[in-house]
Amino acid sequence: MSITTSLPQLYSFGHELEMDDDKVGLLRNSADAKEDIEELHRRFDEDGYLYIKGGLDKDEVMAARASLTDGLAAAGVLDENFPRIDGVCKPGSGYVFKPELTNNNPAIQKLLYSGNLHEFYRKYYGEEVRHYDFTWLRAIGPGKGTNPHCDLPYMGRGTHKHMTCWVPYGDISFTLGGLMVLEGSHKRMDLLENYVYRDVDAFCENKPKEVEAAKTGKWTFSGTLSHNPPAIRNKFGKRWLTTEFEAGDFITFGMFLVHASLDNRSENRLRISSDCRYQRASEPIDERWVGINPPGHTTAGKQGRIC
Ligand SMILES: O=C(O)CCC(=O)C(=O)O
Repeated sequence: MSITTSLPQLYSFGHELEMDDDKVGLLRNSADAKEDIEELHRRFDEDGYLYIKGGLDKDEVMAARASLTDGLAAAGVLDENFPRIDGVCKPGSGYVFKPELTNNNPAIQKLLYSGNLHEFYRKYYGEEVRHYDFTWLRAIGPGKGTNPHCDLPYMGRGTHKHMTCWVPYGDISFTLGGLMVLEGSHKRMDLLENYVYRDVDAFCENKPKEVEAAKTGKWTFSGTLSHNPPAIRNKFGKRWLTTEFEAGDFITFGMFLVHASLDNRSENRLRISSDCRYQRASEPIDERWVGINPPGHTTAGKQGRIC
């Protein structure tokens, strides 16, 4: 039996994914090679990602989830008729982006920036590592997930060899909708090079329209590669790869890999995940994501250039 006949119909950004074997598949689990750094490098070069099933301590992940669902309850996002830990949201809560829930949050800081994960990157890079101070926290209610993009346009002012680490806080079924990556896309510079080196916060000082957009926040380039996951897959020609994630899993990938997420087709549950970034300590870092209150994509992060 083919892999995909056993998968349910998957959806992303409001589109049905094409479910043929050559259009969708499962992520390769690299937990077997976790201690074999040479093999991890080989797989990362080949696949553009490493999916480490059970790479984190499940109890720590669930403790972190509890801290997040408490924070989401305090922010009024949860339906308090249910236990907070279940992450049942109020109707229409949509795509909640709350990075502030990760600041001064010992459970999150410990999970993401010490212990197993820090050690994983230290061994992988073979030298001291550092991470961005900013942590992206997403709690996605029923509806659309994230559209296809690469990460570099959002964080390309330092090294380009840093890695994203995506962590699910709890099990994420196909219905709840986890991350998906576009197979082999990191090698398709022929299709990416006019997109991937653009900076979402850069504008041309010598173009009045762009200066105006910078002032008013009406940004022209959002960093999105496509709003149509099946169409972009068709262009790149390979498969969307995903899985049903469990608490304790993580997936790490580079700046050039096209990724997106499945839609949340549950009735009322939040899909909760974070994404953070690690890099070699010796390499330059993108200052938008450093400090107690990083500028990020605010006006302070905008950069005028002559172009
Ligand atoms: O969690 C998601 O839906 C998207 C995550 C993402 O784009 C990232 O980790 O870079």
